[in-house]
Formats: sequence, structure tokens, C-alpha cells
Amino acid sequence: MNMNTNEHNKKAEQLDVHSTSNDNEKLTTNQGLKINNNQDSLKAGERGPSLLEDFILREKITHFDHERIPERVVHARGSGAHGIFKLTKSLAEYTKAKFLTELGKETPVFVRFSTVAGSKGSTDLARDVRGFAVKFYTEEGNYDLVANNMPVFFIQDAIKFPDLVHAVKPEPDNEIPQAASAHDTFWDFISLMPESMHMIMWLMSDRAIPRSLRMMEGFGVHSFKFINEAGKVHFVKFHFKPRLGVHSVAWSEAQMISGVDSDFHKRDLWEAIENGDYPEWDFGVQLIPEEDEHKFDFDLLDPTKIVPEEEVPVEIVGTLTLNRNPDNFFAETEQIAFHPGHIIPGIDFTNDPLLQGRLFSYTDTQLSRLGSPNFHEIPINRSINTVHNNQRDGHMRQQIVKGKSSYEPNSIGGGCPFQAMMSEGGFTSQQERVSGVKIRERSKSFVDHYSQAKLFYNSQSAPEKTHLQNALIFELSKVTRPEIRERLVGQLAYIDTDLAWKVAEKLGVEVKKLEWPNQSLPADSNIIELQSEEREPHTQFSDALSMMNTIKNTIKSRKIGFILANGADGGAVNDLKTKLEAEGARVELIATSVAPVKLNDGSELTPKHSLTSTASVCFDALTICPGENSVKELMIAENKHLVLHFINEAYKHCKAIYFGKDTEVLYHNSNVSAKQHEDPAIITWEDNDPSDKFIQAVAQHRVWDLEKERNA
Ligand code: HDE
Repeated sequence: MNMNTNEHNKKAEQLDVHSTSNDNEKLTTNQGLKINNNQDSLKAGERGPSLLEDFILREKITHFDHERIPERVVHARGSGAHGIFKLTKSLAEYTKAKFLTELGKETPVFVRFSTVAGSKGSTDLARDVRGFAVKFYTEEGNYDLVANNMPVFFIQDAIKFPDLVHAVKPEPDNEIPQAASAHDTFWDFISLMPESMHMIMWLMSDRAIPRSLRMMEGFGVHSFKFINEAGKVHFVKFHFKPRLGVHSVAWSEAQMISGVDSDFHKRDLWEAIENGDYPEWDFGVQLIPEEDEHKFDFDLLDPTKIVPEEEVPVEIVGTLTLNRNPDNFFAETEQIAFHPGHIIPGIDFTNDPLLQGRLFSYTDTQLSRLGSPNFHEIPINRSINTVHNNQRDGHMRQQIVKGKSSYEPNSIGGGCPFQAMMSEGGFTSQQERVSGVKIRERSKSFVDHYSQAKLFYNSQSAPEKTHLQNALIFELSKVTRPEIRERLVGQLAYIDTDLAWKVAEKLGVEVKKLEWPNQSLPADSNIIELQSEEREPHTQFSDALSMMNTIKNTIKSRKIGFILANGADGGAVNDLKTKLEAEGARVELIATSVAPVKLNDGSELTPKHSLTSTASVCFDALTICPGENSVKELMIAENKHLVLHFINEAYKHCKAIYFGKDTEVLYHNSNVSAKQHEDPAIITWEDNDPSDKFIQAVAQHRVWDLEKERNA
């Protein structure tokens, strides 16, 4: 454990009590008995049957037999890290939650990122929503902000969640496909659920294939409530904005990464933290006074809507930093149990019907996943505020509660534990006036499913629109039933005609704006109730929705591949490497094998990769290192096609490439030389200040604007 980052960190101290190390220890059974032979079972004679008496064998095998627990029903694949939340602006005017009011206060956190649809062992690069779940270990108890990297959701009511998840998961007869939405059942459901169209725009955008978990936003999705000391209420939307900007990979790249390194995101997060490149996010809030609840052209309780930043700006109030990897994946990342219902005084729920359903689901699911109502006692889940109540017993109880009384009121226990008054931090729910008839219906204020889908689509840059169209074409081409494709195109026609036409053309279907009730559905289908109004959004265009407008001023933690061979120019290679590393980039050497490479100054470098053990898709940018002999070796028959493939693929994926001195022959043999356009991300031996230009190009992430030209 890195002690520097955990000084005075109450959660880390608490976890330490439960941590152990096997260093310099003798092997024992679970009963603490030292084991003398861990190689052979106890047998009746050397070649005889094993004996039932062998308690060491029995204990070992029995534990092994039971070492799997059910994976999460959704969000099964995850990566987690410890960190700190620091408050940079007090929110005392809006909430009494102490971790949000005491300026400069540091609160320990654990964050778990996840994909949604795939199983625990599935690829990181699936086109999917990403979970962004944050547990704040506050002094008032655990506060969980169980967020996603997209600010809206597919459905408006929790009762549709099992349908949504069944539709996106592998199909029930053959369990195909894994971690993919590109199949009939998903698009069948979506094509019949107009309320999902805004979320579909996000899911088909590049947000669904992040470059890194460190380069994506987090959103609380629902409106929550803040309550201050005086009882005044504000609606609040939560945001995490990554300091490295919001960046993605290309879809064709994502598919390749899934083959080359399906742990790409998990590895990236782990390595960044090990390298001291601590991921950071600005934490922000959008605040809306209670009395302004109805001032918007959508319902604040509708989780398929954003509050455009142009209408309510995001105020940055804190910093989230991840600074320590878990010591044990299972004990921490797997056993952590989040719940949007874990709140603290000063924060409350709204009547968003999706949120209301979540409030039931999360504890319930832990009971089957972690197996006992005592899951709060697992070290990673423990509150740093001590727990005192009359709940008792159950599987795997850890706490030894002293005393005779386990009920309240009591006199035997002196009345303890006592209820806390509000002034002592006792939680009270907001006193909200509620009245209504019991009714199973959707509010009319929720019946606008296309206007914010339009807002999102219209706010995208040209390359982003192309990616989104191509994603829809990819997904729907995998759908086998023409009526589903057609129905979905019929929904797109409500968002943007050009989009609908472009997709329809590639699917061989007609653009027919869907009419409700849909003719292809049984006459008594209640789907008519979900019919949408056609409205223009109040805000027509939002800069915050396009990744083109993200932060592009840093190359910190970008992975730059240096391709080289024996004879590379030692001085030049080391100079560039030093310069890039000074800017925070990570340089990794790629050679013809992983054997040490001799540079022209007699020094040696050991490459991390060979041309066959990695691929261009694992890097943000490439340098083809200078040095005549190095280039000669790269150009011999067995290496040439590998190097050129590396360069051509990076070029196709719009990455920055720097061709050093002496590398003309590689440049001319690659597709790069065919370029007929100005390309700021191709830097050659002819450029002035090439390293500065290269740094600028890497900071831009990709030249998506030149994608057509680079793929011509
Ligand atoms: Fe979840 N969700 N969810 N969800 N969710 C779970 O809880 C559920 C929703 C989210 O890293 C489960 O412990 C329902 C929205 C994240 O451990 C389960 C509904 C958002 C994670 C569950 C939703 C989320 C989960 C599965 C609709 C974004 C991973 C395992 C009513 C704001 C947490 C578990 C982690 C996990 C239910 C909708 C985010 C089954 C019923 C909206 C990040 O309880």
C-alpha cells in the first residue's frame, strides 16, 4: 500500500486492519495449522486411493469449489480504484452534507467503472454505456453516487428495466452475442420504445467507446435534491469532467483492441495509477431552485432528458483524484456494493420513477450476489462512521455487539443506541407535500422523446455525425429482421431526415416516419401510450455535447510508440523521449523483437514490445525513430510488412505520426506518402521544430476531420 497517499485517510486505515500479506510467512490451513507438504494428498500407499481423513486436501478443495460468486446482473465487468474527493467550493448555501460544505475537506472514495451488458470476462472495448460509481466514505456515513458516463437513460420507468436488460443481453436460446447490442432483440425493443432515442444517440456516438476510463465524463443522470440547514431545497444534477478531456477511439480500432488487449481499459487505469498519473475529474453541479422546477421544456423528473449547460451552467466545486490501486480485486472491486439509496443529510431523492425503482433494486441484488444482509460489514463496504443498531445475526456476521438488548425502546441497555436529533446529524427526509390518485400511468410531461435526441445530434461535429451514422449502420446490419430495421429508421426520421436516409440506404429499407399505433404490432398493444409529441428543443445546440470541444491541451499519460531497430540514433531517440516524457507522455519502445536494441552511440535500450506482440491500436501516436541502420533493419523482408502495417493502421485511425531523419523510405512505402492534403498530425524530417509540432498534434488526440482523406 502506498502510504504517502493514505496519510490520515480513515478508509485506508480501516482497510489496513483487514489486510494481510504472506511475505515471509509459513503456509497454513484456514485454522492456522502450519502445512508441511502442499504437493501430495494423503493416500493409502504411494499408489493407493486418497483418504477421506485428509482434512488439508478437503479444506483446500472445498474452498476452491465455492470461490465464485454470482457476477453483477448488469455492470459485471469492472475496474476500481481508491482516491480522494477534495472540496474546492463550499455548497453550504445549498446543502448541509458536510463533505460538500467544509472547504478543502478531503473525503476518501472508491470508484468502480464498468461496462453494462457484458459478462465479467468480456472485452473492455464493447460499444456500451460505462458505469461510473463513486462511494464517498463521509464522516456522516457512506454516500454513493452511482453514475454513468452518459447523462440520460434508455427508459423512463423502472418497470421497463428488466425488459431493457433482457433485450440487450445475449439472446436466450443461444447466448449470442456477448457484450454487444448489435442484435435483433435489442433493436426490436428499442424500435418499439421511442423514449430510448435520446440515449441511443449517445450510445451510437463515440462516447460509447472511450479511449480511457480516465477520459470520460460521469453523470448522476437523475435529478437529486440538495437541502440546506434552513430546509431550502434545490434540484441538483451531478457531473464529473475529466481533466484529460473526453476522448474516444474509432470503432474499427475498438474491435481490434478487443482482440489485441481485451483488458485495455483495466490495464490503462491500473498503469496510470502505478505510474503516478493519477486520474482527475472536476466535480460539478447544476443547481435549480425548487420553485423553478417547471421552468423547463421537459420534466426534471424525466431521466431521458439533460438540463442543457446553456440553460443551467455546471459549477465546479471539487476534485476527484484516483491515487491508489486496490490490493485485491475480489475483496475490493468485486465485493464493493453500491446503492443510490446510500445518502446522507443534505441530499435527497426526487420522484423520478427510474430512480425510485433503483432504490429498491440495489440492496436486493446484493443479497443474491454477496449472499447475506451483512454485506455492509465487508471491509470495502464499511462506513468510516461506526455502525450502531439492533440488526443482528445473519450469515457471516462479523461485528460482536456486546450487551443484552437488541431492540428499541429498551431499558436494559440504557435505551442505547439512541436516535439522533437533526442537530446531531440524524437523517430526515425532505418534507415534501405529496398527493395524488393511485394510478399506473406515465406523466404527460414525459411524452417528448425526440427533441433532445435532435439537440444531441445537431450538436455533433461532422466527423462525429459520420461515426454515429456508421454505428447505426453497423448495428442494424447485424439485425436479421427487416421490419426491425425499418421501424428503427422510422424513429430516426423524427430526429433528422438526413440521418434516417443515410442509414436506410445502407440497410436497404425505406424511410417511413413511424405512425402510432404501429401497424406491425398487435391491435391491442398499449404502445400507443408511448407515442411521442414532436417538439423542437428549447436549446437547439449545445457545445458541451460535442467531444470536439473538449480539453486538447495536454499529452499527459498518452502512450507513444517508438518504432526502432539496432542502429537507431541514440542521441535523437533519447532527446525526443525525454521531451515527451517531460510533458507527461509515456513512451514505449517497439522493436523487431524484445531483445535489447543497440543504438548508434553504443548504448542499449530494452524494448517493451515487438512488432508482433502489440499493435498500433494500443498507442495514441507513433514515432519512427531516426538512424540509417535502424531503418535498414526495419525494411528487410521479414519486418517491412509489419512496420508498414503499423504505420498504415495508425494513419487510418487519424493518429499523429512523426517520421524522424533517415526514415524517407518507410514514409514513401506507407500510405502516408499518398496524402494530397495538409495534415498537421504528420510530422517529418523536413519540419521545423518537429518535436513541438508532434506534441501539439498528440494533444489534439486525433485528426478526425481528416478521416475521409486518410482513408481515401
Ligand atoms: Fe443500475 N444496477 N439500475 N443504473 N447501475 C446495478 O446493482 C438498476 C441505472 C449503475 O459498479 C445493479 O450492484 C435498475 C441508471 C451502475 O457495482 C442493479 C435500474 C444508472 C452500476 C441495478 C438501473 C445506473 C449499476 C447490478 C433502473 C446511472 C454498477 C449490480 C430502474 C445513473 C455499480 C448492482 C457497481 C448496477 C439496477 C438504472 C448505474 C441490478 C433497476 C439510470 C454504475 O441493482
